[in-house]
Amino acid sequence: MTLKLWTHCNVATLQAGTVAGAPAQPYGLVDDAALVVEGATVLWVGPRAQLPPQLEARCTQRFDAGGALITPGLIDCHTHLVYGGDRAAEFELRLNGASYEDIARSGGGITSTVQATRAATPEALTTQSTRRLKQLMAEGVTTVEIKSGYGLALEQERKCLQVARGLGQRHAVDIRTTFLGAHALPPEFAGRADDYIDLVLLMLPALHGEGLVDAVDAFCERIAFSPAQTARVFAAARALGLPVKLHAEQLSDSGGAAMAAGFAATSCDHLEWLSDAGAAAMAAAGSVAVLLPGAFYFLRETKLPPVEILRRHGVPIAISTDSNPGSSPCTSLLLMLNMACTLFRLTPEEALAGVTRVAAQALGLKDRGVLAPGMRADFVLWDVQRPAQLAYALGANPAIQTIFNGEAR
Ligand code: DI6
Ligand code: FE
Repeated sequence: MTLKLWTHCNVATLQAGTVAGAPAQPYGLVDDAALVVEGATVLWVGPRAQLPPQLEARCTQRFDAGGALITPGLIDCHTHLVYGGDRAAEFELRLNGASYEDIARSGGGITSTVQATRAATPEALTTQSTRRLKQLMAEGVTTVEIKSGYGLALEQERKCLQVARGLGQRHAVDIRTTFLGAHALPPEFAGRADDYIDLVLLMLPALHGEGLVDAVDAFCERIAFSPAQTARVFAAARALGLPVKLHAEQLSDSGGAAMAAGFAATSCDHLEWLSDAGAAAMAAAGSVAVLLPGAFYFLRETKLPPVEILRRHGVPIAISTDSNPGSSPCTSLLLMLNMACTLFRLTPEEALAGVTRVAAQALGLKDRGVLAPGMRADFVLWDVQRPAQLAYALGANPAIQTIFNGEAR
């Protein structure tokens, strides 16, 4: 197999310890590095001066990175990318005084996107979602998690998950799908939330049987589902061997994170209202905290996620766009990197780990998120010198080139 060699670059490997024998650095940074790729896999990364000559001799394709910084491909681990319509009108309502919860209770909010999504053909959904996906990809995103949850009926949830899978087949990006049937109560089930959960429990094995589900999520909130209702969905998911994750403690503390930790959740997401006990339960279960600064910003929340508590308990922190029409109409993971630092006070190193190494962990993926031998050859060449520049700039896109599965895309 041909070996490819990149030199004249600094590589932020995101490895935690030493890299090829060189002392540990923040970001797992290697200055004046060499990176060798075999097929779709990293074979070697480390200081250029340490590259074994016999390995270098086998590299038949050589690339001068022109002094670029190289990072792992970015991972957007929490999106609702596939939906119909938009919610600009609701944005206007909010600016005229209505709250997100008021709008949800009066049949707007998620329910209005459900109507638009149900009415859309798969082709129309694909067109609309492709635009958003390409915006993410332009910033070096190589893995995207996409949730269903705007169909809320079997054939509609299937349509959305199929569109999501189709995006992955048509573009050089890895798509992971999450079934979020318990996202909102569809209007036809008004006042009958437990009956709707019964339906979710029928949809889940059907969609899983069609290979459409990589994980299961729910929205546990006073405007959505209770911890007890969510627990029914999670028990069914775990019985099928599927990992679970939760929209938890976004608008209030309902104890969702601790409940999800009881099902060994791979992640709990949002978490503005997370309690100390919730964080302790997440730490014990090994759950990742996925923080979503776009939703915090766009809903003008004032309660910050308890970053200090998460750090104290050693809960790993990931960052994502939460790309969705209602609370975070955002297709820039780099902007989220900045907001994680400015709004949530993460360090740039924590933020970059949050869209690479820890984001992979939030998806239960062990083959990506760091550049090390044996990992996927998904990486980005950036026109910056130091990693902090990626979190520092607002609205810049310094991506020069993205390599996906060992190939330039
Ligand atoms: N929390 C959110 O922020 C999104 N979903 C969720 O459970 C919002 C979805 C929407 O408003 O359309
Ligand atoms: Fe979300």
